[in-house]
This record gives sequence, structure tokens and C-alpha cells, in this order.
Amino acid sequence: GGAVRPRSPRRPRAAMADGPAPKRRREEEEAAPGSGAPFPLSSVRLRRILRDSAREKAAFVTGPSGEPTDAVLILERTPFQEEEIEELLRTHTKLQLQMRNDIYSTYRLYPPPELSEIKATVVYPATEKHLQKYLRQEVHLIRETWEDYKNITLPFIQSQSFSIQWVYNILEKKAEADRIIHENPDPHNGFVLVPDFKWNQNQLEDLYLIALVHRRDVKSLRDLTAEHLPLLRNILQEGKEAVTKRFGVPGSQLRIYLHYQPSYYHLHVHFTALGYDAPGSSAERAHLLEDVVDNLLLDAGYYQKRALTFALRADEPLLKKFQEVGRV
Ligand code: M7G
Repeated sequence: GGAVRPRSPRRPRAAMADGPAPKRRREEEEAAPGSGAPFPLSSVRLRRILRDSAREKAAFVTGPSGEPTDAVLILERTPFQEEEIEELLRTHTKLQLQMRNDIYSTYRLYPPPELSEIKATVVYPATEKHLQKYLRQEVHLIRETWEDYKNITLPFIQSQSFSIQWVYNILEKKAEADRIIHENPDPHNGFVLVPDFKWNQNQLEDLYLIALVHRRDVKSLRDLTAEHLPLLRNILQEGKEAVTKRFGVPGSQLRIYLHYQPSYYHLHVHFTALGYDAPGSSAERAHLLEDVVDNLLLDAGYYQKRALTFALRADEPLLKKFQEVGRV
């Protein structure tokens, strides 16, 4: 399809765009992981809106599906920092009245460039699965028993899941090495704590970090047994300490949890600010690490016994597999 024109330049949107134009191919190759060259944003063309989210204030763009130049671009406004507000009031370039009624009035306020930062996340080259991930769709709840996991989910994730090369790059210090907040180098019970790429580290309101375990044999919550308790306790204790030390946020203001299902099948733990309504912190996806530890103490095989609930998008192939056997 042709390019979709933004419906309103001020509203957040989600879109698809063409990948970089072919004449920029050399530049793209130079923009390979680790090269440091910026993504050639000006040669991207808007193709389709994937998601238009007021909450995340995000835009998504990509090239023609199936082509090697596919890209997903996420644009989002970041929260105000307190000290920026005075600066904004002093230096705004224009204030345009929209409406006035009694004691109420609304304006359009135009900030100077240094106060109008937009966080841009690029996935390039993006796979079809990335497009699906960012496409807003109807969702359905699945109640997955252990049998379902073994017979349906596990074979599926083994054939389909996202590459976790980016995780190995962090663990091997080939990427984001300068961003590491804390590391426990033990190959069995150690982990690396880094800022999640959803967080720009400008303000603590949307603090988001991720702990990636060194061992590579744990795919998700489903694999956890009492054997993993020392690892999980290290993440909980050292992770909290490191965040408090670096960012001054106490453990009592952190939401520390795992996703089930995750997008990436290498065990990792999310650390988000308690006051931040982080995407994926909903009841059908987030499992508090402290609860996970308690459950494993009660029963070493807890996560190989109980059913787990999660949501799947309408056109995800895994949903089809559950539908085929009458589980949805
Ligand atoms: P998840 O629960 O597997 O999937 O979490 P989700 O993305 O659907 O939540 C993976 C987490 O890793 C997410 O919070 C991502 O934002 C984060 N993440 C993904 N990638 C590809 C990167 C990356 O390259 N660097 C960093 N620092 N974080 C990432």
C-alpha cells in the first residue's frame, strides 16, 4: 500500500515507512551493530501506521514487508523533567490560545528545540515478527497448562522466537558495555543489569532496567526450579542495591518482575519505577520476582505444574496452535 499521511501532526502515532532508499545502502551497512553510525533516518519513508498509542506516545514505521530494508521506528515523547519546566516557561517560542471558557483555557506551547526531544527507537532490519509485535491488534487470553507448554508452546518457541543475539552482545560486552549498572560475573548465578532500551535515563519517572542472566539454559519462568533460587536472590538483592546506589530509588519503589510469555527466551528480569505504568506490567503478563521466589520455596517444581495465563494477539501463529486443539 501507499504511504499513509499522518492524521494530525500533533497526535502520537504508529506507522510503517519504507526502509532507507537503496542509494543509501552503503550508509546502512555502515550502520551495522557496533559501527556507531546513526541510522539514516532522513531516507526512511512512512509506509503504514502500525500503532497509534496515546499512552506510549509512539510511532512505528517500516518498509515494504518481506524486503530486507524493513524498519520499525518508534517515536515517543518522554516525560518532563522537573527542572525543564521553568526553562520551558522562560524560553518557549510561541504560546497560541486554543480556547478560553470561564476560568479554563488551553494553549499550544511551542518549546525550543533543546526542550522538544523525541526518543526514537529503530529496529532494522525488522522481521515480520517485529511488525506483528508492534501492530495493535485484538488479544485473547490463553490458559496454558504444563502439558500445553510441552506439547504446544515449547516446540513453537523453539521454531519461531526472536533472535537473542542482542542479549549475548551485552553479556559478552560487545554492545552497551558502557551502560552496565551492575554485574555479578558468576557464570551460574550471575547477571548483568543494564538500562532497558525503553528508558532514555533522562528522568526517574519511567525508570526501566533489565537484568540478563549469564547462564544460557533458562528460557523463561517455565524453566525455573528451586535450583535457580540463588540466581534469583542475587538479582533481587544486588539489583535493588545497585539501583538505589546509582539512581537513589529505594527497593520499596521498584517493581521487579518477569514476563510470561517474554518476547526473548533468555531469562531476564524487569526493574521498573513503581509509579510508572510500564507496558507489560499487567496482571496477565507480569510475575513479581519475590512471588516467584516464594513459589519455588513452597514447591521446587511449581512452574512445571501450574497453569499460566497470557495474552496473544489475534494473528499470532501460537494462538492458532491453541485454537486447533480447542484450548481457546
Ligand atoms: P521481554 O519480556 O522479553 O519482551 O523483555 P517485551 O519487549 O515484549 O517486553 C525484553 C526487554 O528487553 C524489553 O523490556 C525490551 O525493551 C528490552 N530490550 C530489547 N532489546 C532488543 C534490547 C536491547 O537491544 N538493549 C536493551 N538494553 N534492552 C532491550
